[in-house]
Amino acid sequence: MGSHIDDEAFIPPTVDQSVLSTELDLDAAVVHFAREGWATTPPVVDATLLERLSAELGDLEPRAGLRNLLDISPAARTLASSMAVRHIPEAVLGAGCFVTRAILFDKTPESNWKVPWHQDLAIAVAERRELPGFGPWSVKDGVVHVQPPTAVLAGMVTVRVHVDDCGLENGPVRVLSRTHDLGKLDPAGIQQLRSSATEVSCTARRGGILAFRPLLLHASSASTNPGRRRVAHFEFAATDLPEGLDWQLRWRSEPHISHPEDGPSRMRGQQAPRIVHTDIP
Ligand SMILES: O=C(O)CCC(=O)C(=O)O
Repeated sequence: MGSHIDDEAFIPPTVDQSVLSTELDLDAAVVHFAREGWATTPPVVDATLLERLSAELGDLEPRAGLRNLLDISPAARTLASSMAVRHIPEAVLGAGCFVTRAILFDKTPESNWKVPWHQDLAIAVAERRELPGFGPWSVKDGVVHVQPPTAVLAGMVTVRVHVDDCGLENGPVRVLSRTHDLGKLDPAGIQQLRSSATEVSCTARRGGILAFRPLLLHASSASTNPGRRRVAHFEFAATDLPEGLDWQLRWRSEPHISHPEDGPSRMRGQQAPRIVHTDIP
């Protein structure tokens, strides 16, 4: 007498291959990001969500940068809370990371631009407060911005979701690997790195992600393609600013997505209440 296994009755567990390959792609991106200061992925964003986002953005006039993307687009809010967008920042900054700024970049031959080699040095904050190490200050589209100390920028991750395919002729972001660990660079330092490091063009398919450290040297060329190159750009941080200075935005997730480790403080400050429409099912 032995045990009897009924082969007919055995149903193997189902594995959603697309979810599995997305996770593998994102895990590989985390490894690349840790080494190089940037990473791209194949399409990892849910296609239906991208459709919704495209539909919501469809009526907008193409323009270089549309700030406060989360205020105008429910789909952008779902996107900002999605596993695909949060995977790299969570791996790098921890599960408590939040979006501090969300911008739509829409590059077409009509709304075209190029950006010289630079680091992203400014953050958006709730209001001006004079603090040592913070400055200069500026106001962009009514939002107060400031250059914080290097440590704040070193604790941030930018995630860009490509809403359209972005080939070499669409003015992709170009990066210089491993330049994110060198602090704030002056023009001479930037020039020297440009001549010694090899640039990489971060092309992507619709639904693909580019993530980079704000201090990574990057640039982009004007588009020479008649198509649109829309990018939803999210900046993540995970720590408070000092002395009562606050981020302009602390977006983590739709209220219905539970983060049990947060407790009641999740709604603190300007996080969810800044966005009043919650028509996500
Ligand atoms: O969207 C682009 O082409 C450039 C964006 C950029 O340089 C930036 O976000 O700092």
